[in-house]
Amino acid sequence: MSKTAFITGITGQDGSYLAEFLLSRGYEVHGVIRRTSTFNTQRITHIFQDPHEADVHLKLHYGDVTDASSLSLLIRETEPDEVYNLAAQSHVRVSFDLPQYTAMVNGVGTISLLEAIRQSKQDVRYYQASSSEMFGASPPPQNEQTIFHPLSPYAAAKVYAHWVTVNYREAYGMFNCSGILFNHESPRRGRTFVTRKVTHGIAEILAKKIDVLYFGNLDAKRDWGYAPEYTELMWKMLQADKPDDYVIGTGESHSVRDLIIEAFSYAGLEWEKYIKHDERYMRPSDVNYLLSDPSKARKKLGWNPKVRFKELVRIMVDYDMLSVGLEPPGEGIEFLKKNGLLWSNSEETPG
Ligand code: NAP
Ligand code: G4F
Repeated sequence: MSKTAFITGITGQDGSYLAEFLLSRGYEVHGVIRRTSTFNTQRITHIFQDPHEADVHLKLHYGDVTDASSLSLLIRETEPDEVYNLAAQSHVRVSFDLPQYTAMVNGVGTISLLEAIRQSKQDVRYYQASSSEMFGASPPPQNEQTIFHPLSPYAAAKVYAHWVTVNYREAYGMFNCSGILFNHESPRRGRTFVTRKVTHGIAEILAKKIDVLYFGNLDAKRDWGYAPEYTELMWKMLQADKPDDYVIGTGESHSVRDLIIEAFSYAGLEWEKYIKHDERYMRPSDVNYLLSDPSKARKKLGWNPKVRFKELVRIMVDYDMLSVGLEPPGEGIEFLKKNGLLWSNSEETPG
């Protein structure tokens, strides 16, 4: 019997990779999509199946995590074995502009989904998309024991979601796992996150569409990994004997400035000529230094990231150059091929 998975946030970076992965393992996948006035399904176009055809394994449903009734109905109707809660207002800077909305989606949305599962009385394994942003001001390296000290409305809402996930496990015996994931990126990363802003910006500079890029804090350090490797671990967490929480990262950290230097030099550009500061990209408070200690995941899930910072930058620059019709240096794509990681051919239509 094939298993059934239910994914909120299926149209996002992680949701699209996770759906692809689960379909490749024979799952029936149900995804929640929001009603929007323009199409928001670019990242899953390549796996879309016409619902009128026979043997459809990917099924999309309108819903919203702020509408608890839609969640209850969908959980009852789809009867999932596994639920992945990836839906979020996921932009930290924007959470300062939309603090209450962010709390509703990221915080209340989580407890609404947990309640829908609990009340359905179905046997469900649940994954919560927690974030390294929850560590905030706590010094590195950060692991499962590190104290949370959130520095944004986004992170505070994620801390709430993390603790209700743990609470429902302890109170009701639910199989709930919280994955505390450090930053993970890909050619499908939203263009307003810093990695993609850099790599897509480089492609546009090379294509002579723009001649300057504006950034905020260049000193912040992040532990950046490759999204498809992280989404596979979400699944692994739910296959374990017992539910647990895990920190996932590469154990390597670089500043935003390092990222810019690496990406521009790979593309053969002098970064100083193109980078300018804009206060609007500064945050009222920012997380200075994230560096994971993923020892637990290494030991219990066999976690060993193949894609590290330099390769990640090359992969993203390559695909962004392709997306504007330019021939890339190709080292990133070559790395994916050599390591058997090129299992999706959809990166040239990124979100
Ligand atoms: P993303 O690309 O921004 O995707 C977010 C997804 O959530 C999109 O599908 C979005 O739908 C959906 N969504 C937003 N509000 C919703 C609502 N009210 N109801 C239903 N769906 C809603 O984010 P991501 O990078 O894939 O991240 C996935 C999850 O992991 C998020 O919870 C994020 O906070 C968390 N996380 C991400 C990272 C990272 O580095 N990427 C690290 C740690 C944790 P639309 O397409 O319609 O906007
Ligand atoms: O790429 P970012 O926006 O990612 P951030 O804030 O670390 O959040 C991402 O990772 C979290 C995991 O730790 C997720 F939970 C969250 O959902 C999201 O996926 O910013 C990274 C750093 C920040 O310090 C920011 O201040 O880059 C700095 N930065 C400098 N200039 C900029 C810019 N960030 C953005 N987005 N845009 C800029 O122009």
